[in-house]
Amino acid sequence: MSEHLEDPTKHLSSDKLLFLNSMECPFAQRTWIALIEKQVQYSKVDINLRNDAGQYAPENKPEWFLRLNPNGKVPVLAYEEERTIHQIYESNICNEFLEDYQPSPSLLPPHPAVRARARIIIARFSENFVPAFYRLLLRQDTEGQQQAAETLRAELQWLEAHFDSMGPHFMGTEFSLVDISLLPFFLRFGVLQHYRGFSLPSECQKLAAWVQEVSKRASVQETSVSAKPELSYQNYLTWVYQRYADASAKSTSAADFKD
Ligand SMILES: N[C@@H](CCC(=O)N[C@@H](CS)C(=O)NCC(=O)O)C(=O)O
Repeated sequence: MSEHLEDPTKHLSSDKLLFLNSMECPFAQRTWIALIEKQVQYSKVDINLRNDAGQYAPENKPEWFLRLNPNGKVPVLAYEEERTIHQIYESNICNEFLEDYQPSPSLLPPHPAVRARARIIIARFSENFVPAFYRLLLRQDTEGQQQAAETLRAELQWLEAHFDSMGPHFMGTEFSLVDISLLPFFLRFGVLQHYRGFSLPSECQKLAAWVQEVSKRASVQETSVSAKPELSYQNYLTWVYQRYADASAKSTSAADFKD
């Protein structure tokens, strides 16, 4: 049975976005940070993807959630305009949508070729780094873990080499969608360290300084919160990812990255 969340789609409007979030989700955190940085009006509804024991609980997904995103994944943005309901999902697409919906303050560089470069970095990270991040946790065999760790190291070296020479942000002086797309996974490095002994390679000094710097931003602090009051944020993440690390995760996200 789904959780008793009042159906928020009954109150959709044109001047306030509905944002479907899950506190544990790095993809949803991307969109949450972008909403705050954009200073867009939004109302947030948290979908709890697990029960109290920490097991995957797809029965918690209300029917109106599945109507908004048939893939059953957060994040989702929705609003109503001239009696049409607009529904947007996939974190990077949500964030691109926000850039179009409210261009200022911009979260992409002004030059078209530099914008394209920002998108190349986001696409590469999402295609290579993110699956390897999950695989390192999900794989139970040493060989699979070593392969995933090698991919992560190679991708981290590529990111280090493509980081702006001056910083402090990935594309230079301005905080951008690149920072937003990458950061939630860097905030979860403690989990890789805890379960697999993997940490940021020492040669990735620009990335290390960047994580320190951007973690202080108000939007990042506001979105880095434990959904279990008795656990610190890092301990909460360790609790969440235990199901990945012992291969008991049943979520569609775990299935997406298993091999
Ligand atoms: N590619 C998607 C991935 C989103 C995703 O996997 N979200 C997870 C939570 S972290 C989810 O909603 N899972 C629902 C489920 O496993 O049933 C995006 O970028 O938005």
